[in-house]
Amino acid sequence: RQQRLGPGAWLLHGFALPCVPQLLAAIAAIEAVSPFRHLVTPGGFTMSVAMTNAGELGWTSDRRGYRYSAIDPERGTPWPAMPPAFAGLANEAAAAVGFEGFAPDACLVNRYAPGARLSLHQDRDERDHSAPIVSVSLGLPATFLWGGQARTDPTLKLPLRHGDVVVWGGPDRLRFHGVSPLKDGAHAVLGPQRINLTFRRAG
Ligand code: MD3
Ligand code: FE
Repeated sequence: RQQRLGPGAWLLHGFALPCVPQLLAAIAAIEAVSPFRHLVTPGGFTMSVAMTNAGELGWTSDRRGYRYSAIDPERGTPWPAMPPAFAGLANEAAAAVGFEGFAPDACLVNRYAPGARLSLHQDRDERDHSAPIVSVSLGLPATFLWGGQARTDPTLKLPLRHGDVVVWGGPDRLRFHGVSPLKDGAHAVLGPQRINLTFRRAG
């Protein structure tokens, strides 16, 4: 089932379900090389979401700012390569709603334990805002907060479940968004966590 969220945003219910085993194997390989870590924001807060990356570029943050980097700052070496199962899924999801040829160079892997949240923000560290963003939700369900073009615009609450894929592009690309604190629970496959893959063309 395909649900239109806005002029440039689509929720593809369960789109990732057939490739969950490959995705989980790829995540295990990524975290064995570049472990999940809690980044510090420029304001000095430690994020409740744990992050790692795959691909040519990875999103990172410290007291100096947010940026994309080809190097994992924790290890001083490149991020793990984009797994083919990741690139293939992101490309197919984008194509399903009309973005042909999406070739992400960055995959941010977000891990939420119960209580972890992502406050309202815009994704504006990417060079090319014409490419869409593809996000894949795995594990415990989350309440996604879907705002407007201004921080103070009202937000819509949208449940995101295991296997859901969302494609955001065009006029919806710069909307404010966030994730409510993850509720306690245990997912049958992933246990007490949610993992979100966010694919971007960052460079
Ligand atoms: C809507 N991650 O990493 S993914 C992020 O569930 C982030 O971990 C959330 O927001 C998560 O930056 C949400 C969905 C998402 C990603 C980018 C967007 C939604 C978006 C950009 C514009 C509008
Ligand atoms: Fe975001």
